[in-house]
Amino acid sequence: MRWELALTLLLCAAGVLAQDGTGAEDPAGAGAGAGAAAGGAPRYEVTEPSECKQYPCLIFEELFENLDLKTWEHEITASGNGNWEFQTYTNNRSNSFVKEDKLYIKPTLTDDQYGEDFVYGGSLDLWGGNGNNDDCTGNQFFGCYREGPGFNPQTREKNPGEIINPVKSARLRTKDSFAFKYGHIDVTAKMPKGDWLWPAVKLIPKYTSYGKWPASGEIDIIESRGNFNITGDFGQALGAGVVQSTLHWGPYWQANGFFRTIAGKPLDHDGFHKYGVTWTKDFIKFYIDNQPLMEINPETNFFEFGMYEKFLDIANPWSGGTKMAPFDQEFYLAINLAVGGTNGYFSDLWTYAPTTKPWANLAQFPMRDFWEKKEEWYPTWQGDESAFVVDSIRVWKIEED
Ligand SMILES: *[C@@H]1O[C@H](CO)[C@@H](O)[C@H](O)[C@H]1NC(C)=O
Ligand SMILES: CC(=O)N[C@H]1CO[C@H](CO)[C@@H](O)[C@@H]1O
Repeated sequence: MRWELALTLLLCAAGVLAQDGTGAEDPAGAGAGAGAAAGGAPRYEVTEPSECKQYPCLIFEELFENLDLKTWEHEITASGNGNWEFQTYTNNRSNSFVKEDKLYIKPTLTDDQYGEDFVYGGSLDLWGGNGNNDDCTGNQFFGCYREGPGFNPQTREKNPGEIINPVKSARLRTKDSFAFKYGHIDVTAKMPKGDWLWPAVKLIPKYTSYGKWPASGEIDIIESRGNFNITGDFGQALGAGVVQSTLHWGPYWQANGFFRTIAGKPLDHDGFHKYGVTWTKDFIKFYIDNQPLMEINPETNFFEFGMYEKFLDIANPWSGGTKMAPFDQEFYLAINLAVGGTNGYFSDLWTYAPTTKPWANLAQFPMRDFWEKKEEWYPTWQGDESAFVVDSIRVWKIEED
């Protein structure tokens, strides 16, 4: 089985090979509870982390036989995740659904639901109703209520101003159902195709123990761009098929040290791949299809690793933590498909083909510029090919705390 190799690798890496030297022959734990799930995928017994006695010990398994909303909470917000991204996250089965044992997150147009020119003339109210699982989850950056600029009553021309987020999509998280500290995670997924699509699987700090982003860290297991042809400023290919993993960390957002902890790899456009992270008290190591992608070991601590002492007159936010701080706390899972944004993830300086980038990141109304070039990008979103598809997620504890 494919995952056996990865487990053997991570066991070696973590130095937890079985005492008798035979290695991990049955990583699921002496066959306990092993059996075939409905879809034929192997399913193993999932153990509460505190009950783990043998390692590796499976503590989370999601095979997406159904969309289990006890595990996965939908974020509901137009906030754009701090990047002025162009999507609204909703709980709608057109945007997030399970098909043939896989999770699909698929972008659709806002006007398809609310009517033509809604993004100019409407208002989007996501506040929701009294805690009935439909409440807005993020009000920052006007995330719960947005209004279009409207029309001139005489001429019926569109008023100047930013429009309502023109795309609907989804972000699912396990904030209240599952979080863990240290272990190995495998995610099997297929990247979406289509211009300006930005899929991600992330680990987010549950308690924000060291302060606001990125002081409490963020582990981006997967990120990619859906455009076929992007050429970076050093001539590097950055379009669909290139998948990146990143750690975000730093005393405040302008001093994010992510550029020291980012790596990517070109893959084929069409296939499912397995993305792994081994996270221990000493290092974090990323894998793609069992091949090591990047290993991060801060040696002393992340404050020294980031050389903050040298350049900034600022207290170390992680001084109360361990060597791995901020990555020494519980993190939960988030899966999303974003679109566009103005933070530079789609840089103005790169070359995009065959069409150019429809908005400038510092433009006055970037979402509107994007929307008004719809005929350039929308045809590149081809049905379910534009969906981010996640096949499975498994998490193991690999050693005793
Ligand atoms: C879900 O999204 C679809 C496609 O945009 C829309 O037609 C439908 O009305 C939405 N359903 C709900 C309950 O909002
Ligand atoms: C204009 C351009 O560079 N188009 C290329 C984009 O990528 C596709 C798929 O790799 C190529 O077939 C096009 O020629």
